[in-house]
Amino acid sequence: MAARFMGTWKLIRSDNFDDYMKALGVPFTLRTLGTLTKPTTIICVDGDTVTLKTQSSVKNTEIKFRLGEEFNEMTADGRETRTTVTMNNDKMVQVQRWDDKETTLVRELKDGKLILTCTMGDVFSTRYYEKEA
Ligand code: DKA
Repeated sequence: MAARFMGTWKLIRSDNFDDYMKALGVPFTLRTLGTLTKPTTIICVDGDTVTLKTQSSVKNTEIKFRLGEEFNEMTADGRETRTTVTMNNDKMVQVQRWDDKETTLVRELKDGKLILTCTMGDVFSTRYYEKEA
């Protein structure tokens, strides 16, 4: 299931991302850069092991994890989270927990695009990625 997400994905549209970053507590300067940058996400899947790289002018990040197993993540905005990624109804669901807070990043495939919905409390942002390779 997760193998369907494999590929190189380029951000083509982003809705409400500044509000989502505000809800996370990201400072103004980094939010400005975060709004402007169009990251590339590279997803590789080998059985239950997933590598997810995000490359942008703000920061490059890489996480490698087994589906369903909690791991430590350092996010682009510097949060140190305990993260779990699971597959749920063809969606890749990433839950990040830190300081008694929680955010969810759901990736799904629709019409050949990868749609990322980032939720923090009642604030959400939808980001659309197109396949490059
Ligand atoms: C993405 O991969 C967005 C992931 C959320 C990052 C939150 C903080 C970013 C601060 C620059 O498209």
